Amino acid sequence: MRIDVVSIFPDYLAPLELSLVGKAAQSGLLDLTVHDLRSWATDRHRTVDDTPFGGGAGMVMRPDVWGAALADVLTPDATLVVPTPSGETFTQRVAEQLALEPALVFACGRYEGIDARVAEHHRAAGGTVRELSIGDYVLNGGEVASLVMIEAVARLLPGVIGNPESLVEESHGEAGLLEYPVYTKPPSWQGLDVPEVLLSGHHAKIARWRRNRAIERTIARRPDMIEALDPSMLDKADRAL
Ligand code: 6GU
Repeated sequence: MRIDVVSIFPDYLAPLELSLVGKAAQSGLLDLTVHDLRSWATDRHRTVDDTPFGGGAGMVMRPDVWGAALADVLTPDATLVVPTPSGETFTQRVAEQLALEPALVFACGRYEGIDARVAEHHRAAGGTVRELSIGDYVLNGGEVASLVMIEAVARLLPGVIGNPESLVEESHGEAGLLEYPVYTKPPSWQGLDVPEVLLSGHHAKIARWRRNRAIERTIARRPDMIEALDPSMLDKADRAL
């Protein structure tokens, strides 16, 4: 997969060189490039923003500068991702969809956002545009949101995670439940013991115990996920909880 990120703060994207995403880029599984939006500005001050038509606080990013940048960076096969607090919610399902794409271009806005004609223009030209929010709070720009989305997508690419089994029983995975609590050595720490069943070697009992804890956790922390569960996903023992 190719990923391009366009930002006025390219240094903000430096963490992409680290950890799992950095390794994926180094190994060639991911072709990752960060661009400085200001290199497409044309005036002496390399201006990228201006005051909003209709009035109001803040500044809006100019469509001509973004248009020039995207004309150079966006290929016909690429999906344009615009991080914005007014976007659709970025979820694990969206990450799974984006992971199937050949190329993603992240357009990081700052200030009050990017002139709405930029997304409109690329849709009208037949391109795919996804305006996405990572949650119900406001960040100063799309850079951190892009980091979040790129990490969530990159770890789904074949070969990026060493053991693909670790993708199976995750929170927000297929089961529609949060993940069960996990434990490792030592078996006793600070007077707290690892649940006996996990040391028993009894695989069916362990699976039942984990599922019960996942359900209890989801009820306590994410009642909205319980409401959204397909009832056919629950067995009789689940319903007893
Ligand atoms: Cl994608 N951008 C900004 N600026 N704020 C956000 C966000 C995105 N998602 C949640 N808050």
